[in-house]
Amino acid sequence: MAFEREWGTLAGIGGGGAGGYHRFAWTPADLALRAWFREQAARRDMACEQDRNGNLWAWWGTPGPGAVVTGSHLDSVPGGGAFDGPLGVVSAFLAIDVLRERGVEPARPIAVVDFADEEGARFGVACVGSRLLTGVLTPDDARALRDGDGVTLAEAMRAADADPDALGRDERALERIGSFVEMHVEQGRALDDLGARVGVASAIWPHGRWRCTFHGVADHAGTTRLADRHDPMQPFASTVLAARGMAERFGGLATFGKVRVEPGATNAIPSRVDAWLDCRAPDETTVTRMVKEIGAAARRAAGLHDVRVEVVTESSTPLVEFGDALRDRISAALGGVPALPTGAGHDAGVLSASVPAAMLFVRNPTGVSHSPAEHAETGDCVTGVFALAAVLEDLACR
Ligand code: HGY
Ligand code: MN
Ligand code: MN
Repeated sequence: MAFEREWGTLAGIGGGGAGGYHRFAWTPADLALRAWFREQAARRDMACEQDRNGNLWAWWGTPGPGAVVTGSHLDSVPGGGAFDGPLGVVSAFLAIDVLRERGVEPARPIAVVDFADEEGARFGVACVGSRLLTGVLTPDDARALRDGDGVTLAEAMRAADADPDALGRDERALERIGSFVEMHVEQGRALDDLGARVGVASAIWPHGRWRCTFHGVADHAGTTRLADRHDPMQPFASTVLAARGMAERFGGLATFGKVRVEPGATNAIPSRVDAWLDCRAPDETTVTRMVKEIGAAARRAAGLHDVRVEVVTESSTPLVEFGDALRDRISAALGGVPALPTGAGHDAGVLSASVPAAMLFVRNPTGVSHSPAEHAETGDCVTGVFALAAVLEDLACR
């Protein structure tokens, strides 16, 4: 198995090392990853196409209905690990190699997909490619998304020679998908605790992103009396602590991982703080209650400092329960593997509302993800490739 060699061909693109990967949608790193994908497809004589929403597809067999689709994404969070996304794409190509070496002749087409902008690191909304494909995100909303420099998604696509006017639900692409199986590094330690190399996903927690904007008044840090300040950093800080408290109280998760301060001077009281809340829980009611309580805490804290606050939903993803039929079939093809829920979002979750979808997880001994410490042992990755090959063979040949 040439896992390490194939894996190595991606390593130098878009960062790596202690600083992690910075592979954001429609940037030069993303374009290099897309070129890598096309090269992998060409090496295997697989026809490659970019769909209306910027997702890349490589085909073994004639594209058409009933296809068994596998793959994941190649983009990363800022400072991301190597495995989240790329493991599913590399494993997909290698699983096809395994089947071909065995002389397997699929009765249905098999496709490898690289979904565009899964992490939403640049434009704020995750799973843009699969949300557009399935119609969960409207083309107008997508085109208007802006990055931190004010560049719209439409402008970024045009600069990368992609056509934003073509965005939208893609019946033709959806109709071809018979089933979708995404392989992914586990983003926790459950498989390690169970002593299992591979598992299947049972569910994805509902989750979403909310932008909290605190509007204050800029002033001099050295001359403005405390009583005269309208400092938006104060209610923001209280809201961070309140979010942690709500997560503990409701048994969910609440994180402020991104904050932008204007004007951003050490010696000036800020005029504005934008902060992004990521909130997740086992059920949708709990997510809604947590966000409501965190918003109320933000407003209370803002009132104490005569600061104005707005809370805007940027994305919201419902609970995903992967269908039993496909999950049980996959588990049976692998001789029975553990089924795990996850708090992480995935394109497979978005697709599951439209087509049969499932996920395979590969053990991550660090349990860490969205960090350079994310890891999977080569032996487990190889096991994952053979597992994926067995699943593809089962789905495409029987
Ligand atoms: O944010 C998520 O859950 C995913 O990793 N995109
Ligand atoms: Mn991720
Ligand atoms: Mn991922």
